[in-house]
Amino acid sequence: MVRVMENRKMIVEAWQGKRTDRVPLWLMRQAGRYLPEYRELRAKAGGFLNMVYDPALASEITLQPLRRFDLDAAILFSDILVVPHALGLKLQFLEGEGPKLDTIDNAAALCEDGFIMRLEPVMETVSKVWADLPQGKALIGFAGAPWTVASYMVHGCGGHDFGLIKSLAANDPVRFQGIIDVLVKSTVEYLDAQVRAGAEAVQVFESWAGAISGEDFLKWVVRPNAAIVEAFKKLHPDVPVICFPRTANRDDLMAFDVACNAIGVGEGIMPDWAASHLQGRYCVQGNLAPELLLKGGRDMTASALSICEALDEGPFVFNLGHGVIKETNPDHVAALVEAVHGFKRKALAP
Ligand code: 1CP
Repeated sequence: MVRVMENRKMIVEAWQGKRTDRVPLWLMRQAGRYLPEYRELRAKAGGFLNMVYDPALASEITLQPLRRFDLDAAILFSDILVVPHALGLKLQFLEGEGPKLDTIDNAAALCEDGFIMRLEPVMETVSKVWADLPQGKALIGFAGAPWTVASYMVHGCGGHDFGLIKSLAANDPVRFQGIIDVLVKSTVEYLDAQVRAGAEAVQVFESWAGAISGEDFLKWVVRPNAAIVEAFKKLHPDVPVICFPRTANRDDLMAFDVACNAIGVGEGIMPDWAASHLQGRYCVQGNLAPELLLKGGRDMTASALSICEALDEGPFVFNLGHGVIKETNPDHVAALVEAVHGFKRKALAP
């Protein structure tokens, strides 16, 4: 298929470092359980993975939030755990319990042969969404970052305390590095395939960056993220990469020296601090607390507008500090989109 590039999508320009005329936005977990139309499809599909690997269902779910709200981008409906799944680990999502994954403690247990072929349905979803994307909207592809994905591979489930992964990293760093290396390589291959199928930007989710700090943060968060971005940029120099190293530790964030275009920040970071310390280097993406979206009303809009004020002077994409909480009322999302799009950016002296 020949892709007719519609350049100048506002959100893409913002990730690339432009201060756009208005503030573009999307929301982490904008597709999912808070939407009744998602719950309806999930009940019919009989399981989360059945939806993820069904391009017709997954593309429909990706587009559901854009049918309701004037968001500036769609994010592929999938999960970070499809990578270990395609590396041969058994994966299940049990109703109400979250993910369950085979556990490993070394890279020999992973099967790299045929990795990308097993993810072909995901690429088919990306192409389908790309074909149906409303005018002016962008499509975000994504993957988990190695430390975060490895935490599920070592512990086998969510909601863990990082005890096992920290002791593996500390007691057998060579073995642990072997797992990280396979994840770096597979993640680059996976993101490359998503871009070739139609993704116009990619986000690398390091949701559990905050579990480690200092030297460990450098070794297991900064280096693998930097390696992924460096290899990806050789393949796609013009496709924006958003990194999301979710931590409230400012020193660690300052040490996050990665050649990505944009950086997502969690709600633990003050927006003015992000403006003065990060926005010179990156487009900043964030960072309304999901709890405020759950609450809605004037507290939500006032906080959203104060984030817009704080980050107004540089490249900025509005988002949450983490994903939409499943009990959120969709009307609150509509009100948030309206508030952010209504924000008037101030004229800066030339
Ligand atoms: O319907 C259901 O019960 C499944 C709930 C669900 C959904 C909707 C899961 C299980 N994953 C997803 C989709 C998903 N996951 C997306 C889709 C696009 C969108 O944002 O709309 C994305 C980007 C993810 C990424 C993801 N999965 C992350 C990184 C982002 C984050 O939230 O920190 C993580 C950590 C996961 C693991 C995961 N998948 C699902 C759950 C419940 C979890 C968390 C488990 C835990 O508590 O550790």
